[in-house]
Amino acid sequence: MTYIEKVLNNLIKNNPNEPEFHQAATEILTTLAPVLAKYPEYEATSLLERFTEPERTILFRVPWIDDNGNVHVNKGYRVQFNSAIGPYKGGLRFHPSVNLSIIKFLGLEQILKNSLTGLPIGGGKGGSDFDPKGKSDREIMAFCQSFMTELYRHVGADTDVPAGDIGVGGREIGYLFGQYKRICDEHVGVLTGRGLSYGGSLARTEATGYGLVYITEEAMRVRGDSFKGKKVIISGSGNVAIYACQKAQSLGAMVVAMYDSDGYVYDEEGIKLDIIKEIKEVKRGRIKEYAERVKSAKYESNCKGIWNIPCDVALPCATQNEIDEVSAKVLVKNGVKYVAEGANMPSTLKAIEVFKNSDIVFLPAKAANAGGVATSALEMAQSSGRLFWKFEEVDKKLKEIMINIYHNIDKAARDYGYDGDYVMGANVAGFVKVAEAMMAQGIV
Ligand code: NDP
Ligand code: 2IT
Repeated sequence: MTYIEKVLNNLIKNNPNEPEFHQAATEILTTLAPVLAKYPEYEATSLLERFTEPERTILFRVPWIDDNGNVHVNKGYRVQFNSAIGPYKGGLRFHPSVNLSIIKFLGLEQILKNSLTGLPIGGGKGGSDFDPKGKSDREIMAFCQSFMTELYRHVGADTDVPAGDIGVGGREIGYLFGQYKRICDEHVGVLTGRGLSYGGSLARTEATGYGLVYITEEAMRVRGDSFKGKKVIISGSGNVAIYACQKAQSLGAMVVAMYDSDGYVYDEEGIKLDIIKEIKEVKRGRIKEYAERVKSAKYESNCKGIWNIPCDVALPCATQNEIDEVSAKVLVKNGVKYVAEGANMPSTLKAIEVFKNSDIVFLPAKAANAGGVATSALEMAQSSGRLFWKFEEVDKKLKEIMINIYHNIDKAARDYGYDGDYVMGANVAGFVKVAEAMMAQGIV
C-alpha cells in the first residue's frame, strides 16, 4: 500500500460519517504522488497526516430567540485547519445542511486555495446549521450576536479571520462584526466582507464572481478564444453567481440560465441581471419570479435540468456535488468547452473524471473561486494599513492574482508531466507552499 493510500484509509476510518471530507481529501491526496516522490521527507515526518488533521476544531451551542419568543438552539462550528502560511482564513456558512463533514471539506480546500492566492493566509472554515431563509432581520441579528458571543474568543485579526459563504453576506457580517466590537472593544479586521463604511474593501462583493470569469478569460485568451458570443450557464443566483454573470455579460457572453435551490430559469434572450438582482439581493425572493416577470423566460422546478441546456461555458456557482457523472456527460456531449467552478467542490469525483477524460478546459474550485478570499486578504491589508483603495485598484490586483493562479497551476501541471490537468496543477501548486512552510516550522 502506498503512503497516500495508507493516509486516506486511516482518514476514512478515523473520521466516519464525513463523506464530503473524504471526497475532498481523496480529490487532493490522489494527485500528490509525484510531489511525495520528489520530497521523501514529507512521508518521513508524517506530513500528510498532519495536513489532513485540523489544528483545532471548535463546536459550540448557539441559542437564540425568534420573534414569537420561542427559544431555538443551533450548532456552531469553526475548524481552524492550518495556519502554516498565515492566520486561519475562510468563510462562515449558514445553511441547514451544515455539519462537521461539510465544514472540514471546505476547510481542507481552503488551505490550498489560500496558498494559491500567493497571499499570507492559512485555512479555516465555520458556520452553523441555522437556516436564514424566511427569518426577520431581528432574528438574523439575534442569531449572529449569539454566534459571535462564543466565536469571539477564538478569532482575531492576526489569529483567524472569517468571512461570508452560503447564507452569510453583508447583513450577517455586519451583525457579527458589531457584536465582536462590542465584546472586545476593538475596531479591527477580524472579519472580511465588511460594509464600506466600517472597514470593508471595494470589490469584495464582486470578487469571487469576477475572479472566476477572469481566470476563465485567461484560459480562453491563451487558446486564442474569448467570452465574446459564448453561451453560458450559471448555477445558483447568490453572491458568486450574480457577479460571475455580470462580468461574463460585460465581456460579451450570453448567460441563458441560472437557478436557486427550487429550480432554474432559462431565458433564450439572455438573463436580465437587474431583475435577478432585484429578486435575490433586494427582496430575498425566489428565482421563479423571474419567469413570471420576463416573457422570454421559462421556469423548471428541477435544478439538475439546467445542465441539459447546451452551452459553451458552465459555471457551477451554488453548492457541492451539483454536477454528477450523468450531468457531466451531458455537458460534454452537448459540446461544453470550459467548466470553471465558482462553488466549492460542485463536481463529484466521477464528474471530474468525465471532464478530465474529455478535451474540455476544467478549472477546479480552489483555483477558480480564489478571487473572493484573495480580495479578503486585500481587505485585511487595507485594514491593518488604515487604507482604502479605489475600486479599480482592487479590481486590477484581483485580476492579476487570478491570471497568476492560472499560470501557476498550468506550470505545475506541466512540470509534473500532467499538461492541462488543472486539478493536479492546483493541488500540487497549493500544497507545495504549505508543505514547505510546515516543514520549516518543525513538528507542530
Ligand atoms: P449565496 O448564499 O449568496 O448563494 C447561494 C446560491 O446557491 C443560492 O442561489 C442558493 O439558492 C443556491 N444553493 C445553495 N444551496 C443549494 C442547494 N443545496 N441546491 C441548489 N442550490 C443551492 O452563497 P455564495 O454565492 O456566497 O456561495 C455559492 C458557492 O460559492 C458556495 O459553494 C460557496 O462555498 C462558494 N464560494 C463563495 C465565496 C464567496 O466569496 N461568497 C468564495 C468562494 C467560494 P437558495 O437561495 O434557494 O438557497
Ligand atoms: O470559500 C471561500 O473561499 C469563501 N467563502 C471566502 C472566504 C473568505 O475568507 O473570503
